[in-house]
Amino acid sequence: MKTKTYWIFAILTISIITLAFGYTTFKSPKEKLAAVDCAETPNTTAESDFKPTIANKTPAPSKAPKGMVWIPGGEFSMGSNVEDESLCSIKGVTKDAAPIHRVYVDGYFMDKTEVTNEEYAKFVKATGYVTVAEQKPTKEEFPTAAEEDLITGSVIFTPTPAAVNLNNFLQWWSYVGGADWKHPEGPQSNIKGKEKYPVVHITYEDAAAYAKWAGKRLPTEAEWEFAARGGKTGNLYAWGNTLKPNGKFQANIYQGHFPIKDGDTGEDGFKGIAPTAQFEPNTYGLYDIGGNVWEWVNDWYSVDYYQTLAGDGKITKNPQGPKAYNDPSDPTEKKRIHRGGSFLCTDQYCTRYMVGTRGKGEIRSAANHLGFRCVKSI
Ligand SMILES: [Ca+2]
Ligand SMILES: [Ca+2]
Repeated sequence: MKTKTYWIFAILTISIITLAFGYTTFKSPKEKLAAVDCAETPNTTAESDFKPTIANKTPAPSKAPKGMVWIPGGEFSMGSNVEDESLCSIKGVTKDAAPIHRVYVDGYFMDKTEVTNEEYAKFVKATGYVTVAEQKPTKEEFPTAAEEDLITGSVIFTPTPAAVNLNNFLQWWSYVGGADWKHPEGPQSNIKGKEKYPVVHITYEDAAAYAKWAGKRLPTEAEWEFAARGGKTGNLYAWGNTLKPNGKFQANIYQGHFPIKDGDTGEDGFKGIAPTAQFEPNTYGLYDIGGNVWEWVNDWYSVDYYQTLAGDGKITKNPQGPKAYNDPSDPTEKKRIHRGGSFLCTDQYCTRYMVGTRGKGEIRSAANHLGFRCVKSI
């Protein structure tokens, strides 16, 4: 695939794709499904290292700002002991979420939902902010690019006409000129009637700029996970330990044959992205913590950060992430953490809607499954 935009596409998408589908050794979907052993529950390490969550008893210091809820903070066990990426025993990809380690976070307010188009539009109207996807890429940033390839745009999931070999993500992601938060499916699309949908095609700096304007900030990874766990201990999902309690999906994820056209069956009620707050919230009142769109958090990504924290055996208080990014699989890309998975994650493939697992993305990259929510310190 050496199209005109191949270069920019590859540069901008590689980190997004590795977070969403972080393995490259699959054969065809059919072979994959035949070769793996799918289960109702994932394999976990024999002994759980989760210790009880001790949420602070501190009541909210004031009325929660509009659209936010109080998260009391406290001490909890962070990370995942899921050994494989999915319910189909894909090996090893969630290892950066191990080991489980003890963390304490102070209380804070958190947005109930992913930031919506309506909310982002208010910010843009007030400030004139221009997102990265709307800025023409520069020669400085992409020195080897031809001038005609330097076009505004972003990355969009593009289903394949038929089943494909899953070892090449370029087949189902496209860099689309003119795609941005106001044109989430490309230049012909718009967000009319999608006011309550999460804003997408948001890079880290786009999210941070909004947060600053709103008098908020992006959560740390520890704050995000403490809130996501809702005061519970060691659950697999934000809603419990079963993917579909009573046969009912609890989040907007992907069912069906990935990544083919019309493959998304929408068994959970939604094919593709959904408006925010269509599923039950977790016990802290947070919607779409699992699925719908990935959410930026503030921490740099470092593959061994959890090992470092666990290594000193102490309770880490208000961790802010590693001092520098470190992804040996992609060492030149500056990546921060994404959390929660998206409408493209499936129980057979990318299961990062499991609450302790992690994603990562290059800080100036975006896609149509990537958004954010904010927190506010007291
Ligand atoms: Ca869905
Ligand atoms: Ca989400």
